Order: sequence, then C-alpha cells, then structure tokens
Amino acid sequence: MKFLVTGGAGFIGTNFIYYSVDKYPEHEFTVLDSLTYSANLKSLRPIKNKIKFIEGDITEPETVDKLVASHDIIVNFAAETHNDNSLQSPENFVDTNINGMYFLLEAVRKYNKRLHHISTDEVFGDLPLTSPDSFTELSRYNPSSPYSATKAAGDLLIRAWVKSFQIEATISNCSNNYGPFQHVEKFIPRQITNLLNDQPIVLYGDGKNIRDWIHVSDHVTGIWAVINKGKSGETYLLGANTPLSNLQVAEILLDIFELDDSYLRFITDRPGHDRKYLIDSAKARRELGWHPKIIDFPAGLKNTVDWYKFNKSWWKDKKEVTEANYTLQTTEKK
Ligand code: NAD
Ligand code: TDX
Repeated sequence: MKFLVTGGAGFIGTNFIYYSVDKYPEHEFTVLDSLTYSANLKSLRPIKNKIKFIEGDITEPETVDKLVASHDIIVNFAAETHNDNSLQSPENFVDTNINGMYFLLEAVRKYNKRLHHISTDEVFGDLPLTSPDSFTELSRYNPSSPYSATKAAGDLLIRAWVKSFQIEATISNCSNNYGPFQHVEKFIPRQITNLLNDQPIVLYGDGKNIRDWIHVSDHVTGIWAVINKGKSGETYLLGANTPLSNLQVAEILLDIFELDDSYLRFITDRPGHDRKYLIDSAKARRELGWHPKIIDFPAGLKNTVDWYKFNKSWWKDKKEVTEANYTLQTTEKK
C-alpha cells in the first residue's frame, strides 16, 4: 500500500513515520509537508532513504489532487497546532485546518481513496476541574480556541463527506502527547529545555489546569490500530488516562532535575484557557484491542528529558526564536 502522510515532518507525524518504516516495510510512505516553523527536517534525515519527501501544502488543491491520486491511504497530521499562536493570528489555522481538510476530502472523494485524520480531544471544549466525567465519542463538540474550533470544523467536514458522499474515512481524537521531536513551544518540551538552559518552568495562571498525557509512541500504535481495524465513518478516542495538573507535571520535572520550587514562575493565564481534558478510550480498547504501553508517566517523562538533553542541536535554534516570541506575549503574574 502507498501511504501519503501529510504533516509528517512535525512531532507526531515524525514519530509515526519512524514506527511505520520499521514495522511495515512492505508499505511505501510519502511525506507531504509544507515545512512551517513547527516542522524540523532534521528529524527525518536518518531515515530519508526509506521514505519519499515532498515539500508542499495541503492548501494547494493541485498538489493535493496529484498526490492523493497516486496513493492508497492518506493519513493527515498536517495542521497548525499551537493554541497560543491561534490566539495571536488565527488565519493560518482556518487555512490549513479547514480549507486544507476540504481539499484533502475532495481529492479522496474524486479518487475513491481512504483517509485517516488525526484530531484532538480539544474539539470537546473543557471539563470543570472537579468533574468526574471524561470525553467519549458521544461528547458534544464545544471548542474554546481558534485552534480547537478549526480542528472541530475539520472533523465535521469529514463526517459530512462520509454521510453525503460515502467516502471511506476514520477520525482519531487523542489527548495531549509528549515524547521526542516535539516543538519547544509546547508545554513539556518548553519546560524541559528551560531547565536544561537553567531557566525556570513557566506556568500559566495558577498551574491547576489538567491535561491527560499520553506518550507519542502509544498514540502512534493507536493510529495504526484504527488504520488496521477501524470501521469507516467511525471516530475513536485515544488516551492513556493520565490526568495531571500542569503544576504536578512541573513538580515531576523538578524531581528529575533535582531542583526546588524556586524554578517555578507563574505568569498571566492564557485567554480562554481550558481547565481540564480527560479521555475515555474504552471504545478503542474494546473494538481495536489497543492499549497504551507507557503508563508510568514519570518514567516516560525521564526518557523524554534524556532525549532533549542529548539532542540539543535539534532544538537550540528553534528555542531562541520561540522564547523571543513568548517574551513579546508574556506578562508577569501580580
Ligand atoms: P506539529 O505542529 O508538530 O506538526 C504539524 C506539521 O504539519 C508540521 O510539520 C507542519 O509543517 C505541517 N503543516 C502545517 N500546515 C501545513 C500545510 N498547510 N500543508 C502541509 N503541511 C503542513 O503538530 P503535532 O503535534 O505533530 O500534531 C499533529 C496532529 O495531531 C495535528 O492535527 C494535531 O491537531 C493533532 N494532535 C496533536 C496533539 C498533541 O498533543 N501534539 C494531540 C492530539 C492531536
Ligand atoms: O509555557 C507554558 N506554560 C503553561 O502553563 C505553555 C506553553 C503551556 N502551559 C499550559 C497550557 C496548557 O494547560 O500547559 C498546558 C499544555 O499546553 P500546550 O502544550 O500548549 O497544549 P494544549 O493547549 O493543551 O494543546 C495540546 O494538546 C492538544 C497541543 O498543543 C494540541 O496540538 C493538541 O491538539
């Protein structure tokens, strides 16, 4: 089978490609990526002979049309992905996450191909901090930020194309990922690289917001479970049931680095900051036989710290640009 992996030079796409070329050598993998600021071509260099790489944009209909025509399955990771950026300039989010999705869907429809789309738990909005609930496939779409609203729109387009045009498509909505190759703008790599640079952890608001963490390698096996066993038209929620406040994650990092609370800095909260995400992945576990393997979060985090420690050349340049951008946005909490 020929796989077209859009957004394959980003964090989760890169991890997906590494796993796939190793586990499924009988398949061919083409990466289509427009190489936005969040991509890193260094990531794919060691396996460049095992894949085909094409620099191109999912918002260009001719590019999408040609490539979808010549592949069997499209796995879509391409997206603008950072909430903070979506609050500063939402336009790219609408372009890629909605219009790009539309062009992919039209090509999938025209050539009768299969699509698997990578989505997020953020489409459901947030839960109150003390809520005993978790998101399921039946939860109401209620996105909070321009990022999550455009991801929700992408999901809804897919559902409409399945119902109206009978295209073959699946969606997986995953919780917060961590692991190697994640851009340093995101919470965990930002704090790891801050500590490696002898800078404090930066917490928005009171640090009590809760995210449900999953190691990226478990997300990748979940995506393959959907590709191999998922039913067209279905949505699958993927998560490792690891809800932790940002402050709890920060404390684990301080333990790993053997530092004290003087390395915590609280700043003004993110506008519209979702309080809590929590995924119920029972359907994926039951119907696909999928289970996350890395359930010891501190151990997974320690491995991730080691990866950033030993791959400074991968993140050093992006760190400087990212922190300069954050400085422009940041105000100290009173
Ligand atoms: P990322 O920002 O690291 O990677 C996104 C990739 O898409 C980059 O390589 C970028 O260059 C590429 N891209 C962006 N716009 C493009 C366009 N118009 N055409 C072609 N390529 C384009 O993001 P990620 O964390 O790897 O996320 C991948 C997907 O997984 C996204 O759809 C995201 O919404 C979803 N997701 C992420 C998480 C998470 O915690 N990171 C959790 C759940 C779902
Ligand atoms: O410096 C920071 N300090 C801080 O307290 C940053 C960058 C974030 N935070 C907080 C905000 C969130 O509560 O940490 C939490 C995680 O923040 P992000 O890494 O920006 O992730 P989030 O907004 O939860 O969205 C992520 O998960 C779902 C990904 O970025 C999305 O692409 C994915 O869909």
